[in-house]
Amino acid sequence: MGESGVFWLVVSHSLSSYLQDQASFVDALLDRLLPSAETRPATLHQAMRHSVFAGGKRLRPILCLAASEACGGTREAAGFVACAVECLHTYSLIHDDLPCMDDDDMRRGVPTCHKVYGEGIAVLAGDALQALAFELVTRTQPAARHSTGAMVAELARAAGSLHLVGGQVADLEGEGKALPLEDLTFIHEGKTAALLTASVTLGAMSADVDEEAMAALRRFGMATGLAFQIIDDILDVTQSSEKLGKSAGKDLAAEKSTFPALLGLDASRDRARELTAEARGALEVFGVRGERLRQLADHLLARDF
Ligand code: GRG
Repeated sequence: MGESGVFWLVVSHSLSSYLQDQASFVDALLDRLLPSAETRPATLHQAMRHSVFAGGKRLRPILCLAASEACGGTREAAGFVACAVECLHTYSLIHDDLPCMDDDDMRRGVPTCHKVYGEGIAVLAGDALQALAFELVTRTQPAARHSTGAMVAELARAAGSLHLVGGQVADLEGEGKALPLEDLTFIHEGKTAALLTASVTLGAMSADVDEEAMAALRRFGMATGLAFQIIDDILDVTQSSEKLGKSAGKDLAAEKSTFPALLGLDASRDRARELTAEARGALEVFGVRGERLRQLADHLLARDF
């Protein structure tokens, strides 16, 4: 399909129906890929399914599919990596909610995994989802430029001690302290932006992305991810628990440093806008093919406006 054909396809398929359609595709695939609730040990599989199907927004898999699209790929080829990032994300939420971490009772509008299944099963459900995420990457068809090993390494880097887990440690150790902006940025780049970035790069790798576009997607992912977390911090103080589907005001209660606490609400919003502009700028290399990713960056920013 030519450039203008792609553009018309994007604008004629409204963002809300695109989000719904991609989320349904991901949900159906996840349902197929997760062991059934009756599979032994049933409690473990029920716990995994409880958290995965509790109603997340599926932003990471949707970004993954949109990045694959921007590189000329199909959602069928990107489906397993899209499900992999959602499984990894859900594991991180289950563990983040544990009493030894953020100690939360509600997530995605339902009781947290450990509240329903107990702490032991919740830890293990998170572990199993993390393992499943890597298995799904290995089941993705490698592309000419990207081996299975390279795709596994991409997810492992985002999930490990330098990013997701490292960011969580810095977050835990920062409780009760007034952190400088640099430390807060380190936490959010690790906890949030790295997996968001891996979501777009893995989708693109499944579509055989070249080096230039891959570098552009890394810039896009980090800027969008940080903007997303700033908005998340803002929503934590401006929205109700009911609207968020998780306990609001948690950051303040845990004496966590946040962007609104450090910069104020207006400057935090300005920073999120700047980062979104930066993310859009990174997409130049894609021309009209990057239109869906541009829309998604704007959509994430608009959650608060
Ligand atoms: C290894 C014990 C152990 C714990 C690791 C890494 C980790 C636990 C936790 C960090 C994960 C975390 C909670 C990051 C914050 C990212 C964030 C903004 C999550 C909410 O994302 P949404 O809004 O959620 O996309 P939904 O529910 O829609 O998917």
